[in-house]
Amino acid sequence: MVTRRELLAAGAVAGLVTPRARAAQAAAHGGALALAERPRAGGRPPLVVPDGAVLPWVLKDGVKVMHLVAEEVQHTFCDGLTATCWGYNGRTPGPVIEVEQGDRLRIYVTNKLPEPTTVHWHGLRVPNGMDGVAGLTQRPIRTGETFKYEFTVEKAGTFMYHPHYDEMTQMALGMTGLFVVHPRRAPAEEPAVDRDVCYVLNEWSIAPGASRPNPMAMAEFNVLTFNSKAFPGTSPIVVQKGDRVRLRLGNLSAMSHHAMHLHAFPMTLVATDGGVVPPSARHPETTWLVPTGSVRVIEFVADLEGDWAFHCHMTHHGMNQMAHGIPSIIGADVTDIAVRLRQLHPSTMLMGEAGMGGMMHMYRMRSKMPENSVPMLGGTGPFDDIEMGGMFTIVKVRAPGQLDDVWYQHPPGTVASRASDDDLRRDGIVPGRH
Ligand SMILES: [Cu+2]
Repeated sequence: MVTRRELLAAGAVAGLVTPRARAAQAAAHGGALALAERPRAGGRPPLVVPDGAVLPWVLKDGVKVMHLVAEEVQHTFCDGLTATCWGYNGRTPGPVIEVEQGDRLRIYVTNKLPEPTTVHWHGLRVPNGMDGVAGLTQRPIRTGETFKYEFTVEKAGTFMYHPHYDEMTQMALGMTGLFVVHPRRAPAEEPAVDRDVCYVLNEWSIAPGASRPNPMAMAEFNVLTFNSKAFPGTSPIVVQKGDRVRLRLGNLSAMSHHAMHLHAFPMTLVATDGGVVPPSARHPETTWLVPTGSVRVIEFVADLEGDWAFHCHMTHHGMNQMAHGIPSIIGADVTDIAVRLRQLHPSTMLMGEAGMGGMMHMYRMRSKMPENSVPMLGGTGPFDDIEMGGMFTIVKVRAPGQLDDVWYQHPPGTVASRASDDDLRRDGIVPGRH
């Protein structure tokens, strides 16, 4: 039987992607590609919420009426890891609330959790009694009750929503969401964007084999997510070459800030949940820190084709369920101890003496791993395994008409490859002596 890996390798060598390989690659990405629509004539582009949704509303006498249901959800972080989480309207993060500046809103919140909750509108300016802080500005919404929040949205910007009752537990279990308020009139000095992408960043502690995240964790977070998905479960962003792309990044992690790094394209911070960054204060960076409890709105121009990584640069946030408690044996000669251990326990594997690379393969055999766990799991790329997990996704920049290419087709001579002896001699490096 041909493995998926062999199939992909064959496709890469032949320079073509069979429909089957395409399906396998899409599966490796956790499902459908998040292909953004381009702006409609005269309008702004629709929000792109990879692996997420936008909250619907109905207009009642000039008021936008919405309904959030706080409830338990079965959530799949990536193939192989599903947990019982808490969220809104059947998902974590909750659907993005998308409204216009000046809108009057009435948001019903039904509590189907086993404990009380509230909703706080993070960054929004609302009447004090609508601020959602249990005990301080309202009484908690008890199990089975529906509360209503009603306010007029004054400011445009990117904000968030989350509970303000048992905050530690409820956000750690997935109760987060973005709140996007479009300006009534786009500021003339701002360039229009072609793609508008929304992410909630979060971190979770899920022991291998456990069925629920552990909300008590303070340090050992082992599942790091974009919109509650861990790579390879994150859907990539697909954009057209030349697009100006806006990323709205809201961080509701319990303890961590995330250093969000994009390959190839300098990114400019244009706004936070506090307001717009004045143009005179803007500068390019390759990595922007998104502190917990804050939003960073970042823009870049995707002017170079390829499959570009976008990830948290804290290296422990770009992996899945690593066992952090083990001692390092990198560089140690463990031959003798491995032989002796195998006499005691035949299936003993001592891993990592030459680094952690390649461990995915061993873990993939899963012979000793608990069900429902993804230790060290990464993705499958066109060349080999992608040895990252967690807060990692791919920005696919494509020429017009090639937006459905699953993997970038590199022009000949533009992929790093093994140097020949002739290459080395030509450039003064003696083969075998370097
Ligand atoms: Cu991080």
